[in-house]
Amino acid sequence: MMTTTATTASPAQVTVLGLGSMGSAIARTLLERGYRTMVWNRTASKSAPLADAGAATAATAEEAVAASPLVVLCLLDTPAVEQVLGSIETAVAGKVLVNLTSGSPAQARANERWARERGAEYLDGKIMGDPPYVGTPHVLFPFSGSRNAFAAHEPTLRELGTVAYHGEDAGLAGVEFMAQVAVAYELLIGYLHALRLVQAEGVDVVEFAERVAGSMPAFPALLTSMAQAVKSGDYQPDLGSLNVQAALMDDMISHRRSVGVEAIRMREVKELMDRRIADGHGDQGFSSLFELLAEHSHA
Ligand code: FVH
Repeated sequence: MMTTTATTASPAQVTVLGLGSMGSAIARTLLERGYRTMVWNRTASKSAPLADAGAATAATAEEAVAASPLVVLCLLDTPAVEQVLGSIETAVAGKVLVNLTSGSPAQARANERWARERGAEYLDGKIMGDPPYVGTPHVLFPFSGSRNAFAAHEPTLRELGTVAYHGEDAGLAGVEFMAQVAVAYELLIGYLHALRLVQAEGVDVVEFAERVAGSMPAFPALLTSMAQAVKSGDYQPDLGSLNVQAALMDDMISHRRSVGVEAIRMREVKELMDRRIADGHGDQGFSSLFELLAEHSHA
């Protein structure tokens, strides 16, 4: 009888803990890319579609962790992570834990300590994108934490989207995530206010959106020049001097009032401009408001 020796390496094994919308998309992508995928979810029934697609399922998180060198957590929030970590304590030595759950930089640093004390390596990752786009370049994953773990598992992590490594301080991915998400929320709430204003004036909101999109190419250069002004403290009159902008702000506030759109954010900007002008900086630009944004600067 002839015996054959397998010459191809068996596919890498990955465990995914948490099969909500995002965890399921991650596990499915890994399966589709040929990884042997072990899954666990607190509510076991959510594993069924992945089991049908070829995933192995574990009855407990501990069993799932024991199966793979690389363990991805994608849970609702920090309390969920703490609960699951507590249940896998005895199985994590020698593993790489990649936590993709949203949370603060401080929490990521605490998780990193927790893992290190138990002989595991920890990578914190954040997800910027939606489940249907996992596996495409349109989802961004900032990572931070163990450099060795990132280097060893980067090809696997790249299956999920566009990845970037921010450094060994495990909190840095969270810093990036919190800041990028904040930019998006601040911009989008401003945009919704603008849509309300435009609609109140009888202008088509979709046509307006297309014109706004057309003005977006101007933003990258503006963002960079504002950051340079903040870094150097040299506040040129970007967007005009504050003296001129404050007058415009009055018009914007009264326009909003006249069409019944609330103006709380505009009033906040105006108040910052007034304070900066009162401090003798009316010749500086919009970027100089940065000086007033530390909590202690609110006298
Ligand atoms: N669009 C998105 O989905 C985004 C975009 C950007 C970032 N996120 C973050 O991804 C994390 C997971 O989000 P998700 O969309 O998968 O959330 P859910 O579908 O609600 O699934 C939550 C999973 O967490 C499990 N879970 C909750 N609490 C516990 C617990 N105490 N112990 C164990 N597991 C827990 C839950 O299990 P179950 O309810 O099915 O039993 C789900 O598996 C999140 O951080 C987003 O901010 C998503």
